[in-house]
Amino acid sequence: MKKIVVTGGAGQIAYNLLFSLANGDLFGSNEPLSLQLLEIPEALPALEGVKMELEDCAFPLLQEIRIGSDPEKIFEGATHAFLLGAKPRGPGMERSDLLKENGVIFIDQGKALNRKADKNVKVLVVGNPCNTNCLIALKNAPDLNPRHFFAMTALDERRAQHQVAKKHGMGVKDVSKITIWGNHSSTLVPDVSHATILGRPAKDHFSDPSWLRGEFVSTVQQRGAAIIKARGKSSAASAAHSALNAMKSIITPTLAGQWYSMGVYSKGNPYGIDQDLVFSFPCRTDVGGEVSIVPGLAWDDWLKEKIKLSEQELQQEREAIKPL
Ligand code: NAX
Repeated sequence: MKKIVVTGGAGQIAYNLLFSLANGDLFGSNEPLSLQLLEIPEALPALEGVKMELEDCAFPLLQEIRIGSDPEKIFEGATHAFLLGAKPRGPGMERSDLLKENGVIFIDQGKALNRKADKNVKVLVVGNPCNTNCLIALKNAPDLNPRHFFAMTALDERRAQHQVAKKHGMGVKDVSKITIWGNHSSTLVPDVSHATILGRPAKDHFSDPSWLRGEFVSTVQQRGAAIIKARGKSSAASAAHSALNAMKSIITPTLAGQWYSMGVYSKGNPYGIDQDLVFSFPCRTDVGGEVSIVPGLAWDDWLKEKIKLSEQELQQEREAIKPL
């Protein structure tokens, strides 16, 4: 049985994710599931309501729903974990304060994973700042494989894919191998230099390459903020869809010649990025279920400079949480 932990279980991404998970959209229709949902004590009544709705769906695969606010209990036996729960940035709060407040959460959860989860658990961190939260979690789980911790940039990748397809009046299925480099933040770098459109290099389709370095990049970087402005709330359904598919990418062998973007532990990376960050790279999953970074993609000077800025931002985030 798969034991799936979702933290922030009463939040809006969880509300868009849990019913797909319970329906078998991640592991298929033959795999029984346990959902183990973590919340802060104040949100447990709301989480109880979510649990009641899950029960009312009578999902045949769903064997058990456990809810609670003690990570040690909820992470017990976890085979897969979606770490969605995090504090939002409050009015007037500095980014460094947000990093520290959320850092404490991911220290506790890293420790609980280390003590209680299955030794092969796969952990996807979505709660922001997700790269650095993921770094904190893996550092606090020394008995687990740091290569089994991931930070989600799958939504950024889909946002980029849609923008490129729209620009060309094509379907998103015609666009592949877009890469997101760096931090899931406004410094993220969407890169189409190795992408293809209908199997041909994407760059050949652009008569005006300035779009790729200007409007395209800023649209993808600012898409989350644009959604908050339009909807009054941050992305939830698209984030949940991406989280489900990000976990699917992690556990499913990648098709030949393809890759996906994911924040992974940078130790041993083939691009000369600081060795102690969680950084988004192009990744593949092999038939044994292990994830590795796709090597050898060339960077031009423009890309080098942009990627450096994102790396520096992650180094500053790491510096800010050092006191923890
Ligand atoms: P919500 O505020 O709706 O839900 C978050 C939930 O987490 C709340 O119910 C809260 O009580 C809970 N929580 C807080 N501290 C907790 C703790 N210590 N243990 C367990 N639960 C805890 O936010 P939602 O819209 O669901 O977003 C969740 C996170 O995803 C946020 O940090 C958000 O910034 C981040 N996002 C990340 C994205 C990505 O691509 N990586 C995109 C979407 C989203 O913005």
